[in-house]
Amino acid sequence: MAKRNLILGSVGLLLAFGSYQLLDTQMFDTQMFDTQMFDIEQMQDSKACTKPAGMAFIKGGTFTMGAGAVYPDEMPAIKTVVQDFYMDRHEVTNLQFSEFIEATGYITIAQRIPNADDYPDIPADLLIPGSAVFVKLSQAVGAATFMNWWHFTEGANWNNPLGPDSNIKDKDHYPVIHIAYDDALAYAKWKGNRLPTEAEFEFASRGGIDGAKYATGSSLTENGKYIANTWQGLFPFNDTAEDGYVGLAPVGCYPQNHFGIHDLIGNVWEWTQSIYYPRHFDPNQLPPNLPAKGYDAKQPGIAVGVIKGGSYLCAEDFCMRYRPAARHAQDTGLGTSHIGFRTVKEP
Ligand SMILES: [Ca+2]
Ligand SMILES: [Ca+2]
Repeated sequence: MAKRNLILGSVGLLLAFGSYQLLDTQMFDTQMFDTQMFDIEQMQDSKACTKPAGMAFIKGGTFTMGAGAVYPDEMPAIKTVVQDFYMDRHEVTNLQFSEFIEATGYITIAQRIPNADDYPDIPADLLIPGSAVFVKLSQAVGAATFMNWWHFTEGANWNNPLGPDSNIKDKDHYPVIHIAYDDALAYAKWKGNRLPTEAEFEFASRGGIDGAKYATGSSLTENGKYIANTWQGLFPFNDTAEDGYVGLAPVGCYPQNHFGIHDLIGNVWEWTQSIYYPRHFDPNQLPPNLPAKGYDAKQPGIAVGVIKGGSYLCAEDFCMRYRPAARHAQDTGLGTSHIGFRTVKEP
C-alpha cells in the first residue's frame, strides 16, 4: 500500500482528470473499493462496431483552438493553422500494438523500473514496474479520500491491463492502454508515422465544426445517441452506460465524425506530441524561458505532455473533457488504464 501511495503521490494527480486536489495519506483504503477491479468488458456485442482501416485525409485550415473552453487551461482561444495530414481512423488497438511488440521486442515504460532521476522523491526500492488502474468506488467517500479511485498496480501494463493476473484475450480490437509518451512515439516511428500535435488533434476532433463546444456542435449526443464513450451517472460510483458501454469499448463503436474518424472524443485519452503548459500561447509570442519539459503546477518538475479527447471515465459531474477544446497534463512517463493514442502522417 505504501508503494502505491508514494508512487502515485509523487507523480500523482496527473491522472488525467479534472480534480486539482492532492492525494493524501488516506488514499487507497481498500475498504472503500469494490472487491473487483473495474469491469472493462463491453455491454454490447462488439460485432456491431465497425473496424475502419487505414487513415483519413484531413484538409488543413484555420480554426479556433480553445473555442468552447470550460477549464482555464483551454484558454485563451487562438486562431491556429494546421497543414494537410493523414490520421488513423481509430485508436491504436491491442492487436496493432502486439504486432509492434512482436516485430521489435519493445518493452513499454510500464514494464520497466522507473528511472530514479525522473522521480527523485521516491525511494529506490519503491520504483517498481506498473501503472495506474482505475477502480470504481462502491460508496461515497469524504474529502480526505478524494481521488482514491486510482491504484498504482504492480505489473499492470498494456498486456496485463489490470495487473499480472489479467490479460487482453479477446480484446484485439480494444484500444491499447497503459501507454506512456515514449511508447506511443516508438510505435508511431515504427509505422513511419508520428504523433499528432495538439492543434492537429483538436482540429480533427472538431470535424470541421469550428468554434463549437462539442464535436457535434452543441451536445454530446446527436439524434438522441451518444457520439462518444464517456461516463453517465454519478462518478466514480455508478456508470449507467446510457452510451452503451461501461469501461472501454472496442474501437469504432461510435459514429465516425465528418472526417471519417472514430473515438477522437472519449474511449481513451490520446497522446499528442505537444508539451503541456497551463494555457495556450500565440506561437509568435511565446514567453521566454518556457520550461522545456513543460509545466503543470500540480506536478512541478515532472515532464508533462498534452493528452486530448477525454475517456470513458469523463462524467458530466466531474470531468467535462469530452470536448475538442479540452486538454490535460500527463506525466510523460505514466500511462494509465484510460490512456492510448493514434498516429498521423504527412500527405
Ligand atoms: Ca460509457
Ligand atoms: Ca479517444
